[in-house]
Amino acid sequence: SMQCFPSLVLALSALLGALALLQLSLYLRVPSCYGKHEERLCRPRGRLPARCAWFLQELPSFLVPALLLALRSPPRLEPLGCRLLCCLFCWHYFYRTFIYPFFTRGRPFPLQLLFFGTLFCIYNGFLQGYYLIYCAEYPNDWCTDIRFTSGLLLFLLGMGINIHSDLLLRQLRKPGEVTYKIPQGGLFTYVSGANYFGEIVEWFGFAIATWSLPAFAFAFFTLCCIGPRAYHHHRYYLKTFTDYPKSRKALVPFVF
Ligand code: NDX
Repeated sequence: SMQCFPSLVLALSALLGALALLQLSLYLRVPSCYGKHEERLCRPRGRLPARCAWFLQELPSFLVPALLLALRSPPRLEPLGCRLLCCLFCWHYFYRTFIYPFFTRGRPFPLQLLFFGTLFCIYNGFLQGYYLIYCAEYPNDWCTDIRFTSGLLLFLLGMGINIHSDLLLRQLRKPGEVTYKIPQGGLFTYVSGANYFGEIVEWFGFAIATWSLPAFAFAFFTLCCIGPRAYHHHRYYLKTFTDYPKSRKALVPFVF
């Protein structure tokens, strides 16, 4: 049966950090090639409807940790913190896999990115789940530790912002439409990448609540993945709409 190999966790987390840096160097100048940046930059050879693509891509991030949690024998009952934190991770990916794709009005997604995205979700789902279920040790009162409570609060706040902002973006289009408009309302009043801001806050909250290397590596990866994308969205809006609100920032309200 499986057990904890700390050096495996260390190696996988280090690789995740390295992928984050690779991503930063690749996508700081040129945006990753899907959604609004697709047409100007590249013409992907194959695409899949957004619904199927997001469902397939994100499914492993839900399934892998959920299966690790369910199938561990003997079941891990102590400490409570491990299961709780693993459930938080699965909860986000339940939303991203089973709810988000069914409402999206996004354009078809490039097959090549779908392939790498799926690999990434398997990798990260395994790393986070494996660490929490086989390796993590928390004192029994972790649920009242300031790191757990403040991290959980940030996680919930970020998730709320992310889900709300995804909803505002969706409402910009009627079903079947593929045009881009100026996002309005919620945190979009202050930033162009409100959904990304929420997601980044969420995963840093998760990292603080778990206080673990894999979770900090993933939060850093998220920052390097969608941080630059928020900046490219911002530039796209400024170029496309002459009446784009001048005070709006790219990612962080009032700052950047
Ligand atoms: N999926 C995370 N890397 C990614 C897919 C891409 O969940 O090769 C990481 C994720 C993957 C990436 C994933 C991993 C790394 C990859 C990358 C591609 C390259 C990269 C594989 C897995 C890579 C290396 C080198 C390391 C191998 O038509 P449309 O689609 O534009 O419509 C959009 C619509 N919309 C508008 N509608 C009307 N008017 C407007 N002005 C509009 N603006 C947007 O809203 C969409 O339907 C929808 C959202 O669009 P957008 O562009 O704001 O968000 P999007 O990027 O599609 O993300 C959707 C959600 C969002 O909440 C975000 O926070 C979350 O997913 N997300 C996304 C990416 C990664 C991630 C979270 C994370 O890292 N945690």
